[in-house]
Amino acid sequence: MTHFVHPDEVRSRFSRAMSDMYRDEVPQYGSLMALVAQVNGEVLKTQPALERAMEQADELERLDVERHGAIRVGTKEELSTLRRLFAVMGMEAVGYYDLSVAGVPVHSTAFRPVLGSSLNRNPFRVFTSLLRLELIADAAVREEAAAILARRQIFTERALALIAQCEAAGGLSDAEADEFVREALETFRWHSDATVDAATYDKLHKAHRLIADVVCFKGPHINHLTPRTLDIDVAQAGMPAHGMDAKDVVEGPPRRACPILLRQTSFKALQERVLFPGSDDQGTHTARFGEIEQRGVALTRKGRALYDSLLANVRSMGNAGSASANYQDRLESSFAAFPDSHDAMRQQGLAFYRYVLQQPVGDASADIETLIADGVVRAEPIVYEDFLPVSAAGIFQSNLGGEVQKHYEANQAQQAFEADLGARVHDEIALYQAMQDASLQAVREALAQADV
Ligand code: OOG
Ligand code: NI
Repeated sequence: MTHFVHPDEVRSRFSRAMSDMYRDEVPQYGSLMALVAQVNGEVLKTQPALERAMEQADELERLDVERHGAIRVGTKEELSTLRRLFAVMGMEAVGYYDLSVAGVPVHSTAFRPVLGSSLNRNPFRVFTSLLRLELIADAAVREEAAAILARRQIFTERALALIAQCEAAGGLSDAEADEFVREALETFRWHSDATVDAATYDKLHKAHRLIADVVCFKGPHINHLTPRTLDIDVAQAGMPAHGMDAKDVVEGPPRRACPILLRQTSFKALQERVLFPGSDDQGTHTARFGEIEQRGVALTRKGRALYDSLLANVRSMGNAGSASANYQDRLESSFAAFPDSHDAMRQQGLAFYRYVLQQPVGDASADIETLIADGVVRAEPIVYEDFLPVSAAGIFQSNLGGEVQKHYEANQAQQAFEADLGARVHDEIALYQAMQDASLQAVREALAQADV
């Protein structure tokens, strides 16, 4: 009887290996991790209540290993094989993001664990975008890009064999898991050798920089890896001293007493040397950058609708660049309409909470707010584990240089995306709702038990 390694453990090993590889490739990522560790240490020291809350929610352990990455692929075969590769590590596709409205010809999902216990073990996520060649106007460019993509294989033979074996056997042994991590990592490595000549690169680059990034290389190099900070404003302010050229605006909601959703900022993409085959031609390519994020409570559909409308007051998807001078002030005044206490957000049904029994006796039939007021139950904010399309567009844009933006018609195509993926994507809000419901159910059952 072989013992399989738990998918959570495979994911932890992979996430660590990915982080080590990226630190070697992009030394500034190492500086960013050091900065974030320093800021997080300070925050926990000066805010003991936050430290206690994170400890109670079993969230402290994951903080040091928590990160997300992003990749972009070119074909449905690549996307569906990635789905199988991530499944080996217990990661499933959650959410659908249409970025075409922001001038980026891709649509995306995030591969991540979905169970609370797995998230607390290691919440590693990979934001994964599929190029939409159908949005490119020039038919010749479209065909050439498709032909180049059809010739490449982004997975090693051994990685494919281990994925198939894991599917057939139901898991991987310890040695196989290590081998899988090594082989899978190859797909995400940076290659400075382009697979096309300089003229082809230039042509695709002119059609859209993102097309060149996706099409002209051996594989979908990881383009950033993002640690989670407990205070993004302090971390952002510390970036220049650590040699990083930070983007000027933090994406997402403004600073608040009770953080919601996700705030993100990045440093600009590096200019990297590219070699073209069969010639001495050299070029440069900018794709890889650094990012930090601060996560807050997940919002209900009602909370999300309020968030979207307050953000839309300040800026529209069409100019996701958000470069205007008084942006932070306008953001803050717009969000004054979003309650900033956990009691208010919970009572108004704006955010999701995990209900935890504080003491074993209480009235099983009392409503939840009474139980909380009586100290029988405590409500812990459920962390937002996903992404935000407007923010993602801002991150993409800040790394596409100051060029004129292309505009595409709003063009949601979730069904086509799911057909290419070979699976439905989870509705992220339904996942948070299920977590909240399950915790409420457990509280009621425990109280009913104590009653008899
Ligand atoms: C992905 C950008 C989106 C985020 O954190 O919102 C993203 C990309 O540039 O490929 O990573
Ligand atoms: Ni990111």
